[in-house]
Amino acid sequence: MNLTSALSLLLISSAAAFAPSQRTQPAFASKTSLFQSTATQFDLNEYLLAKKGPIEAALAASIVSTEPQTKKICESMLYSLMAGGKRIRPVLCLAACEMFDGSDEKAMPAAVALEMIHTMSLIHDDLPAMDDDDLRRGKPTNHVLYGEDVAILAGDALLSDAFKHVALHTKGVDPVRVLDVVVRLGVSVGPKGLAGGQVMDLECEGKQGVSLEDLRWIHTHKTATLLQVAVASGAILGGATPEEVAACEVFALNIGLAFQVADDILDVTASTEDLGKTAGKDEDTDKTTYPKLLGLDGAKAEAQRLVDVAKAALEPFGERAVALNAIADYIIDRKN
Ligand code: GRG
Repeated sequence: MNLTSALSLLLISSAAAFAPSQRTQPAFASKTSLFQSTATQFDLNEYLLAKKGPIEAALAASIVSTEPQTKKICESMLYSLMAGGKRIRPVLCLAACEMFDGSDEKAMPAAVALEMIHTMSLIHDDLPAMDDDDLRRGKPTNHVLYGEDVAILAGDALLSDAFKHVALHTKGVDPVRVLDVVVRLGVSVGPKGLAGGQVMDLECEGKQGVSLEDLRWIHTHKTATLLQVAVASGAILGGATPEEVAACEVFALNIGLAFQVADDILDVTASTEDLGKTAGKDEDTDKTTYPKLLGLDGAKAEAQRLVDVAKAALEPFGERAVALNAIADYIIDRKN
């Protein structure tokens, strides 16, 4: 297969990852949406499709087996990395960079690193020792195909490659800014990020009396922190000032929490087929969720409130924030 046909295939498959029926409609026009979103002239579906092609291509090129001994581990890493997914974190990174007039090229290595870290967290989350799931992104989970041992190592390798990738491939940016991004990525995976959030999540499973405050802590660290770094990294690489980065972080933390509230809602309202992962899992594992604490309508109202707070943080940027604001709406409007 030559490069042109490979890229065409990638574009077709990435287009298919967004609901095809939505591509011909104005963004957020679906009647079955969880939320009524404000109409906007900005066509988010077109924007997402335009970003997804280059993101898919950059992801596909990011892992190459150069010798027979690395064939299996690279195959396992690529299997999960290229298994689909909405690519929200890379898109947020590119959109934030663009808000400060930065090019996609500057932010693409960070965008790839974010998706590598996210994919690592999904592989590990699905392991028997964690959520023990056999379906992810509509496909068998990594350990089902490659075994638990290789799946753990594929996650570990994706994590370390993420840092190598952003440090090695970011071009045309002050190295101090690149280092800032590397540090933030590190924080987002550690005790004050994915790992810490996941541990608290596991500890609260099946436990009575988990409060809204506990839930916020879990979701801030398990989910919102990586979205925060996605937006902050894009802003930093695009040339934002520290104050501008701080405003972006307020936006991102709030959409990150909204993302998880929407995830909790979808777990009870969507089908396994639509989600590409097992629906109703929170109930089965006796997890405390936003719908459980606030009711379905209360959870929807909370998601909308968080998106409103997020958008308010970007008001100083006016029209330049149109893409990020539209992504914020999409995050609580999505079907999977
Ligand atoms: C191994 C250091 C280390 C950390 C990993 C397993 C783990 C610790 C954390 C779990 C984090 C996790 C899976 C959080 C859930 C976040 C979430 C809502 C994921 C779904 O994201 P989407 O909807 O998925 O963007 P797609 O498939 O579209 O990319």
